[in-house]
Amino acid sequence: MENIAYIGIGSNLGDKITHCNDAIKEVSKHRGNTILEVSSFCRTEPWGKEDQNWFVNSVIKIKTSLTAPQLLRFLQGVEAQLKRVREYRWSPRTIDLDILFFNDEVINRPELQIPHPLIQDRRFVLVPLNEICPQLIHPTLNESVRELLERTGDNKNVIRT
Ligand code: A4P
Ligand code: MG
Repeated sequence: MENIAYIGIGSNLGDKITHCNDAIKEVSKHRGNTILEVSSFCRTEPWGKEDQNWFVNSVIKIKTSLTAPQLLRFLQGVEAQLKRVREYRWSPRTIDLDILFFNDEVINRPELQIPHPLIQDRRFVLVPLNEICPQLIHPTLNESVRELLERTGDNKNVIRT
C-alpha cells in the first residue's frame, strides 16, 4: 500500500539547517519511504510563543508504505534520535516533525490529528507547502493550499533561502 504524506519540519536551536537536513536523511533511510519533494528552507518568525529564536522550516512530500499512526511513531523516533545528539555539553537540540496531510485522510484522535489543525493559520507551513503543492485541496476546508495561503490571517515573516 502506497501513501502520500506531507511532513512539516522545524528547528529553532543550534545548527537549524543541519537538524532539518538530518531529519530528511533519517526519513529517507526507512525502506518504506521515498522522498518525492523538498521545499526551500525558510527562515521564519516564531509563531505563538514569540520570545524565542527564529525557526528554519521546510515541508517534504513522501511516498510511504507506513500507515498514518505508524508514520507518527516513526517520526517520533527520528525526533528522539536527533534530540539525543549534542553539539556540545548541555546544548539542547530541537527538531519537530508534524504530519500535515496523509492522502486525503481525516483523523481526529488526541494523539493524531490529520490534516494538522493549524495549517491554515501558519505561513511557516503554507509558504513551503505552496511551493510543492499549490493545487492540493485541503480535505475538510475544501480549498487549495494556494487559496489558504492567500486567505490566511497570519502575517508573520517567512523568508525563503
Ligand atoms: N500530534 C497530533 N497530531 C499530530 C500530527 N498531525 N503530527 C500530537 C505530529 N504530531 C501530532 O507534539 C505534541 C503531540 O502532538 C504529539 O504527542 C503528537 O501525538 P510534539 O512535537 O511532541 O510537541 P510540540 O511540537 O512542541 O507541540 P505542538 O503542539 O505539536 O506544537 P507545534 O504545533 O508543532 O508548534 N513558529 C515557527 N515559525 N515555526 C515552527 O516550526 N513550531 C511551533 C510548535 C510553534 N511556533 C513555531 C513553530
Ligand atoms: Mg509538533
